[in-house]
Amino acid sequence: MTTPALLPLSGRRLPPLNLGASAFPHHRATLRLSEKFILLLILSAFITLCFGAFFFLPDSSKHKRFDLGLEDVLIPHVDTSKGGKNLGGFLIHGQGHDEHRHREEEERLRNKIRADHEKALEEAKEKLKKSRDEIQAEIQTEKNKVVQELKKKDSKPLPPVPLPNLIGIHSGEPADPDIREKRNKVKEMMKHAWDNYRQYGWGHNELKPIARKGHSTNIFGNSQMGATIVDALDTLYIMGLHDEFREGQEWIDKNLDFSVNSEVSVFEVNIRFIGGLLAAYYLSGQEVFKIKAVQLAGKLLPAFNTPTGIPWAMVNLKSGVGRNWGWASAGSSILAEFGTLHMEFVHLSYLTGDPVYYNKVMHIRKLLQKMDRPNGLYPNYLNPRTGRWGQHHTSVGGLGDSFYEYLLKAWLMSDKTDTEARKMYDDAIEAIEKHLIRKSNGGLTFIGEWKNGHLERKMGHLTCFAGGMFALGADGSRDDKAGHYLQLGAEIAHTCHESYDRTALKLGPEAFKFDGGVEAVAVRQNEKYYILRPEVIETYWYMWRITHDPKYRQWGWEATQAIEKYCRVSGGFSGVKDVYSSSPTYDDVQQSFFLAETLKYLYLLFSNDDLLPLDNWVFNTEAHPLPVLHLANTTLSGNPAYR
Ligand code: DMJ
Repeated sequence: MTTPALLPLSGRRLPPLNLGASAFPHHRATLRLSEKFILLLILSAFITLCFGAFFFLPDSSKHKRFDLGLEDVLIPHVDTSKGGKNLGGFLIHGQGHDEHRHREEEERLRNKIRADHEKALEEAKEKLKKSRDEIQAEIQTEKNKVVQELKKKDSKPLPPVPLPNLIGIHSGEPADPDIREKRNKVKEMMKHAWDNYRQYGWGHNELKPIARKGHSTNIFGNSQMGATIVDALDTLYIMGLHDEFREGQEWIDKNLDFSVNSEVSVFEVNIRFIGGLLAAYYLSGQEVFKIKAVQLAGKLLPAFNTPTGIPWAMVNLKSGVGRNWGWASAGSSILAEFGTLHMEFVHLSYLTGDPVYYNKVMHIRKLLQKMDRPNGLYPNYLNPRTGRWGQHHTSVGGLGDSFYEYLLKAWLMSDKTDTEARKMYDDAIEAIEKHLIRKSNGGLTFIGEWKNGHLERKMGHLTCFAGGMFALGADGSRDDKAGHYLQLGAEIAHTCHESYDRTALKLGPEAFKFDGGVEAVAVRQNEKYYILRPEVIETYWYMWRITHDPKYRQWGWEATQAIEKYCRVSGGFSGVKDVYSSSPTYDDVQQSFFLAETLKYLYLLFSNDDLLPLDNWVFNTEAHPLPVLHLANTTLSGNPAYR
């Protein structure tokens, strides 16, 4: 008998196992047995391998399911009797069953899709039988339902918070009949502006008082957001024009909607709408204003989604997409825009208990603190992608102004506890005084503009607010320089008054120069207009409150008369194109800030100090009063959510 050959898995024939029987004659039978045993072992290993492959190779049926887009259709029951194993809720089948079940499942789905299509087709046929009007009515009903649902969601009541001390919202009646008469005159002007807007521009952002129709600019986007209504509310309230206030409230309640596909200025919407709504809320206690302010603020938040957290200048209220003004240096955001959010955002956090608003503005502050400032000055442009300054232009007028104002007011509004803001203000003002403030040959103090290392000896109407700011910040200034800053405020007020006094209409131009023999006078034709701006009157009012020097009331009255004489038309009030021409042409715009600021500051100028006292109220840059948060040692709020 020949020794059986071993057939290995590879199929190659191996030589017979020849251990030399003669060497172990008594083991011959034993060796045959071991060969069989090895053969058995190899066979059983082979069978185990086949089983392993069967269970562990990927289940192709799964891929098939995925390709069909049915990966989320799980077989609903577990039938282990048919070879299925229940592993943590998922069913694993024997392959044959699996394919069968999936075929069934696909068939079931196909039938369902067919049935759905047929149903949709039937419905479409039914629809087509209806008239166009019926279809439109149905669509409208559906839309209304969605809007109502959204409204319900948005109008959730906010958690109650202790209201700050609201002092002096109904007083201010002067005893002096002459002053009372002046105050009444200002109130009558407000009524004229409001009534005409009510009649010809209601719901539009602003009024064209000559064309007698609505007006808007790109800062408000393309929607009718009733900017004049929101901006005017608190002025109406403090003047005691309660019917008008109620009309405004009703419009806001029913019509002010922020779910619009409209690209707005974050800054303007903040100072006019959020500031206006918050002030109206604090004065009247009407919840609707608070709710609207919070809804709107939510729509502005996507503007902060930039690589640095410095917000875009504009945001689309619906899509949340933001971008910057095309004219701004190297795609930059503007200092006066992203730096004028603090007051409103702190109040939003206070009222909602949600720190998100506070965190956004504090992030901006921290970022600015870390940056180098050329000559200690803040440039007007900052790129929100790179976090780098754009052109090295610095201004206390347009593009820079209210950034400085809000540093001071953050400190005041925190009951003077936000010392970080006060320090930033003091540092900034010192650098401004050193590099931007000069005296003209004729002895007029002016604030110029810093452009790449050079001082442009030109001052804007907007810059005139700084007189009031210096006076307001005098108390609490570094090195006890209160007297110095009060004096500086008085000098700026004087210069700005001169810019009014040197015109034919006794109204100030947009910008005026101190160069080549010219003093406080506009040179370029496109700087000669007056658009009902408030800044000069704002400074008169602060100077009056702080010094009680009667000349400020006198100057304020001159301006009131000039506005009445040259800007009043039968359809409201209009800006004028050339203050040096005694026969003015109108720009035909009644700006919303005329009602929010110019007329409010005039009214306050002829009121007693107990109306909105400065110890209790801080005015935002659009003259909307917000209460001081008297909360020791916190820059934020007394809202329990923060404690
Ligand atoms: C107002 O909207 C605000 O005062 C803003 O800060 C700057 N300019 C206008 C009015 O001139």
